[in-house]
Amino acid sequence: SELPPVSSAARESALVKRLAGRGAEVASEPPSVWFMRQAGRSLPEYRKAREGTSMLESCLMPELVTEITLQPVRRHKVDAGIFFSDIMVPLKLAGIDVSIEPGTGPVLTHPIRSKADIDALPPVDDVYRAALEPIREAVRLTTHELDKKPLIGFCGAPFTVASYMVEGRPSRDHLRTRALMTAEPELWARLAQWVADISGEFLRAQVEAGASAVQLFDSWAGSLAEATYRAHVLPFSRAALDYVRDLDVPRIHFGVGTGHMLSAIHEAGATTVGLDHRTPIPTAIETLPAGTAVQGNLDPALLFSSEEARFAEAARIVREGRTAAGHVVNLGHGVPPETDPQVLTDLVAFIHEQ
Ligand code: 1CP
Repeated sequence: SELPPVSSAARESALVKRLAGRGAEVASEPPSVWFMRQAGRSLPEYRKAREGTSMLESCLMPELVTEITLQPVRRHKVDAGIFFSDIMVPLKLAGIDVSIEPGTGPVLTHPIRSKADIDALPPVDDVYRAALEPIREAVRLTTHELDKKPLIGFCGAPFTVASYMVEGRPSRDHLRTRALMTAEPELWARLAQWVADISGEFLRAQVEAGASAVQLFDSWAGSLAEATYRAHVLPFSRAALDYVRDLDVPRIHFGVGTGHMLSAIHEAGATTVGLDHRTPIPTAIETLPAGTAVQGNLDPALLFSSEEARFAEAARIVREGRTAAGHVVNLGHGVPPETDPQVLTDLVAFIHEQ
């Protein structure tokens, strides 16, 4: 369906300028904040909207995606929406038998275990690009509703997505995946490039339909040594981000526990490096090239601590972020489902007063 083009106000918002490393232009405006997993089980209105519909099914229903994406924006007054979807949606659209099991996470009926499994991966072609239409439609509807606030699009990075494909379900240490990289580097490269292609196309579809920034989630990259990351992962994460490089939107790159390889995370093609709570903001600023923006990094545990402790940390993070080329406040990882939503609403108001 036809909707007016995305508002230029969204693409020129303080949050987007900060992600692009142009924080100086908006230094007098209140800090910008959004939360990873701001939509989801912490919100009663989310649980109600999702009742009776499976996770991956919901992601292909544009009106529902729009509603769920907007819920935390309305409630908490965060400065951006994060597109309601999942890193496994591209697999589903490519025809892979995947589901998201309540209480577990992504589960594949046929995990990747052999060369034959990799040979059998479906092509990334016009049929796949046509299957992305519900995503484009959901982004058009959502950006229209968000009006002047930006929508952040995202996809999973090849290592994190491939780890679910190889392990078949969530895994603590990703042993099979890390073994495949070094035992069969050519097979690994084919799998990682395939994920880069389906995820990159998914990312591009979101930006073309109106998203104003993107985040590449390599949640589990922190389990890798920097040398392994550089040899077997970075080129494919770069390939995924290359799908939107010409579209001139900020590119956030995030992984949990990646403080030991921040430069490599940046070199994969990010304008903005997402930090978990263990990496001090001043250390990141010192390590990364001038002009790089940072995002983060309040410890999610503080959502369950005293308000005094939470606000003190938030104030410190805002203060430290002011010395970066651009800084957007976020948590160090996603909002836990047990979070009291009022805690997030109050936290956003406090951050906006800084
Ligand atoms: O039961 C439910 O309601 C489903 C829970 C849920 C939700 C709300 C899943 C299953 N995915 C999502 C949405 C989702 N997933 C978003 C939406 C936007 C937002 O942030 O508000 C995003 C960005 C993701 C991305 C995602 N999915 C990541 C990367 C981010 C991260 O948290 O590290 C990962 C690793 C996944 C896999 C996944 N999907 C769902 C779960 C529970 C998991 C993690 C499983 C595991 O622990 O390995």
